[in-house]
Amino acid sequence: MNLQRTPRPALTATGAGSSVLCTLQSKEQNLTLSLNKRCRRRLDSSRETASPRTSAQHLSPGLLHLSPEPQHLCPEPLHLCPEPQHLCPEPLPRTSAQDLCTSAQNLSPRTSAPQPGSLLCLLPHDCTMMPRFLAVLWLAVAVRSSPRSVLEDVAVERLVVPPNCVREAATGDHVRYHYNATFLDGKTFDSSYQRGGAKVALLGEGRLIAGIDKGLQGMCVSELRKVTIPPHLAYGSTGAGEVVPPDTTLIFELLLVDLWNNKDLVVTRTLSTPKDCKRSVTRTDFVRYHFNGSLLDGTAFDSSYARRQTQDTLVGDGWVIRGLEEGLLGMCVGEVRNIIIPPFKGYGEKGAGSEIPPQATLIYDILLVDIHNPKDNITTEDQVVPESCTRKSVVGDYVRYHYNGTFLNGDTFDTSYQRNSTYNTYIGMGYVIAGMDQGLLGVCTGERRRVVIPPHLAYGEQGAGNVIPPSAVVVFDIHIIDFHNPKDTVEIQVTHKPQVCNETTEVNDVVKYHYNCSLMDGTRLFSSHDDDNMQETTLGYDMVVDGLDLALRNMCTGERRIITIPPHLAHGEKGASGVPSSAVLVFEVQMMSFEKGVPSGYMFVWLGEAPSNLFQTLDTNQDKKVLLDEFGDFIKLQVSEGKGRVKPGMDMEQVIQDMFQNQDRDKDGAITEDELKLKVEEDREKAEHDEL
Ligand SMILES: [Ca+2]
Ligand SMILES: [Ca+2]
Repeated sequence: MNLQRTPRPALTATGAGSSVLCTLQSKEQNLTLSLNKRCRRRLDSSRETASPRTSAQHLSPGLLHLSPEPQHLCPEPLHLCPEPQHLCPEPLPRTSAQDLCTSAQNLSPRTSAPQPGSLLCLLPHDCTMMPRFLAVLWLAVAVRSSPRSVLEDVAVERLVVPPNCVREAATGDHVRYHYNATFLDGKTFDSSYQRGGAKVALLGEGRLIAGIDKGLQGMCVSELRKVTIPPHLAYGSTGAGEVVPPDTTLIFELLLVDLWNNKDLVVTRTLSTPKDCKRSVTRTDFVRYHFNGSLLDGTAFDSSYARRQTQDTLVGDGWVIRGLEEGLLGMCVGEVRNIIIPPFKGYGEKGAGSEIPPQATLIYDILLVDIHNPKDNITTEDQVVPESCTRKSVVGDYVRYHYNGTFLNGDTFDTSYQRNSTYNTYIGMGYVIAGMDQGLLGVCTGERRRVVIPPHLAYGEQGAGNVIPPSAVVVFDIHIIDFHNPKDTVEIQVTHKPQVCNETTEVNDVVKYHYNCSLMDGTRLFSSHDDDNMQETTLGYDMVVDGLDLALRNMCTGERRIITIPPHLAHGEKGASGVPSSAVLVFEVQMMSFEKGVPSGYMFVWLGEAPSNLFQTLDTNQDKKVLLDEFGDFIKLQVSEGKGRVKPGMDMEQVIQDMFQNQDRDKDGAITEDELKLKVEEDREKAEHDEL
């Protein structure tokens, strides 16, 4: 049989350290292979068992068997050799076997991948100088000659297949799997469960025994397989130390728990998106989020929900694993995202704690709760400014406003509406959080605005009690009810001035007016129109709030005014029945009529000069006594002739009687000249005192 079609140079592999030379001779030339002692031993053993055969057959199967097949010979202590001393007493130096195969392949024009069912690391035919049919023939012989039928390939039985298999293990993938290894008699000789951790391996790269590598191909995460491996795809005729005897068929029960590839990216999938997304996560943002974390096989490893506290982190600064930072980028508040992170962007070879094993793919379901940047200032949104806004708030103003306090996700944490009273504060003076101090500046009465405040201008990293979590962005939807400044006076706007106005109101006058009283936001409080009773008051008598008393002066009959009164000139911080604390009041007033008054303490005043001899004028019958009738007639005459005025708003007879009683000191029913003098002097003194 001519094994060599064309003459070729000798192939010599050198530099294999402790290897010895196995020399194979063909008709035409020598092929020198460099194999180690183990190679030699296996060659010998195959020679002993494989007879009777032709010399070529004799040599070839041995060569095939010994083909530098790294999986076969377990060149690297991977799958079954985490403790290589145990199973591979003499590990084959990788170079000798692989270099040989590689060199051989380099020489060969055939570089196609091994066919299914064939021996995995086929030596190219040029290397073995054996046609393919010969190999098949030998296999047939080997099978026939075996006392028990030996599988040509691994036999795979899929015991449990998950319903959803999105990905199957393939060459180049990394896998993490559990295994239980038994002999045909069921005796376990190795188990990842006993070793206390799943095994990590790279598929199709010759680092596993061939049968395991084949058995793992096409597996889904959570799939359970029973893989029966014939000896030539396991430890061959050599076996593995004292553990696996030569020519042993092995059964591996494999459970795939993780699967990834070095080319994998962080995969994100948005499960739910908020209606509007004003902002999304960028690097240097600080975010708060809830998450459920699980491994690829569904095992949960952590949850912020269980802790009832968001996870808070700065993005892009290495606070969290790289994959999570990548996955968070671009998220909106309220968005729910599924993020799959390969181990090299997760916790890598070390894993984390007892929950995350080494080389674990991580799955996060994330709900973004909050986002801000440490460089953020407050932002103002959704402003609604009243058409008429003559004044905007400044530092030192006192503002009353309603608010709805929410987080970015819309959850309300506080509201003034529920308390049914405004929040009142001076602004720009540090009485409220910095962001609100700022957000309340420049507002108009009646304005609505939304103020978004980052935590460093709100409640900071500490939060506030059980209400505001640490590092929370807070959102206030505010409605300005009113504001004023303690220096404010009454503001009067004349809306109607009669053409004829001979006389105006002043202190001591009794005025009659109609009014509507309301708050700045238009809430009607009181009105004289309600029962159609004009309001009557004496100006300067502290009968109405100070601001109104001031604003009702200098009015003509028929005049109309809009009067704005700051609280310190109205009902102050205490408010009044129906009037909120510190409320600015607005009065719409119409002056209906008024009577001129007399100074406080007087019942009657002369409008011109008093008569030079008052007593004689009063004592009309000249009997040196002034009786009540004489006195009354006199006063009425003075009033009717416009020479004097009695205190308005009282019954005339009553006023006269009071005046008479005041003058009749001895209460004998008559005023004498002395009694009158005394009274006039007293009045003069009083007038002088008042002027002072
Ligand atoms: Ca008289
Ligand atoms: Ca008297």
